Amino acid sequence: MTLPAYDLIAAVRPVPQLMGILNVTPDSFSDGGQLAHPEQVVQRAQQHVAEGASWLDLGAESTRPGAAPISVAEELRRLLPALRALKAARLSARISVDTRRAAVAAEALALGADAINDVSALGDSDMAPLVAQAQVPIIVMHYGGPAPWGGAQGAHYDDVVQEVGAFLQNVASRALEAGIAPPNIWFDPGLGFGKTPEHNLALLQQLHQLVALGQPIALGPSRKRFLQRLVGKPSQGCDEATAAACCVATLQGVHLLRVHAPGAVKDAVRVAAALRSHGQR
Ligand code: HH2
Repeated sequence: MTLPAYDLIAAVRPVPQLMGILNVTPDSFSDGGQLAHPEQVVQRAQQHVAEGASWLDLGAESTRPGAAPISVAEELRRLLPALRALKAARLSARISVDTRRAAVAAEALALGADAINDVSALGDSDMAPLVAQAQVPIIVMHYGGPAPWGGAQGAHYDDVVQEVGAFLQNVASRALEAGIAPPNIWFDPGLGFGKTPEHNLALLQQLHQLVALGQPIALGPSRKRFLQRLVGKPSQGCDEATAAACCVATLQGVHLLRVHAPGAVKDAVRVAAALRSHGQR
């Protein structure tokens, strides 16, 4: 059956939101050192918005395997000028701050951050009450072990999808107990964190099982090493591979895609969203 044009437009509607990455770090794996000044952050943010991002994710600490942890003071020193500049630029996108520390999140929320992206999934016991009080969304991510950014070394799961789901549900219970509203708890399986390439592919292929848990799902496949290995290219050459991963996730109902180059995935994601809606008619 051919869809009339207006139907096709309606079918395209449940498109996942795109979150443009802004790393104010010297050492991030793909874009480290590119945004040393607040003006550069705003420029990249404007580009993200022009390319279709409705969220921006500002992070000041790299989580790549082997990255050196930084102090709260250093994280704030990098983060706050960039956040102030973004707020002053009054862009249409909402701003999430990528931090695992409640002390940093508190300062960011006071400056008007709209959400927290916590790759440690409430590892800081002050995070949940803070976010509950601020009544903002929090992304809680599965990071795969006690040594947070240790890559895939020693990663073992009997059933990675089931175990990641159970972990996230457990975190959600703690978030609910602290008073975070259910729609504000966003799950992320943490592609590339404590997982082998096979684990990442299993999570991507079976994402619908996490969607079925009922919380909004965020995903960060962008330029990750399992994609680099698959296509044999360095991170900067992996936007097409990222778009493919985003489509697979969109077909299964992902809600938010965290990417380095929204423009490189936007159209592909719209097509996948239209196909998904079409299948549900
Ligand atoms: N991945 C990275 C950082 N933050 N947050 C969520 N929710 N999901 C992810 O998959 C995720 C994340 C790593 O990517 P990047 O920010 O580009 O690199 P780095 O940590 O080196 O700054």
